[in-house]
Amino acid sequence: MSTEKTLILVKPDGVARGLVGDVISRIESKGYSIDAVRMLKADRSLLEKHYAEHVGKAFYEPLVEFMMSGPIVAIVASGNRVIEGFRSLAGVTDPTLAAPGTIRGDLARDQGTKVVQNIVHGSDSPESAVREIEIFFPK
Ligand code: DAT
Ligand code: MG
Repeated sequence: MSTEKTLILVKPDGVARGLVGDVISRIESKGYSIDAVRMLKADRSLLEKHYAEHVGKAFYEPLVEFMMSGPIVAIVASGNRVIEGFRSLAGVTDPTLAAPGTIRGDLARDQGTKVVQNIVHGSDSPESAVREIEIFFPK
């Protein structure tokens, strides 16, 4: 059995607010391993690949613009069921509704922007994880 991996991003709002350490700490405290970390300023072509599933949605262009607005931190974390485990740590997409105790619930709120700013991204399936890890950590 190979250990499951997921791709986590600390988005520009999280980096700007100095929350990289807090996010990594929560991943480690839950018991997952940090396998790789990379800070980068994402360009449009990388984000178009990463967010391909959202092309055509009203928030797509604001999402790409937001993700290009400052540095981000890409993380590969691993552990049994880490994909669903990190999604649980992150909380639901809307930070107003994300439960207290989660990253989004504790650290984010609705800023009234066209795209929801919610600190982190986490892969949502094994297929997405493989695809997204290859985008941010090409071999
Ligand atoms: P998640 O990041 O929880 O997997 P998603 O993949 O559906 O959510 O959307 C990607 C990001 O786009 C999300 O983190 C915040 C933003 N977003 C999603 N739905 C939105 C909406 N209805 N209005 C504004 N921004 C939205
Ligand atoms: Mg998603």
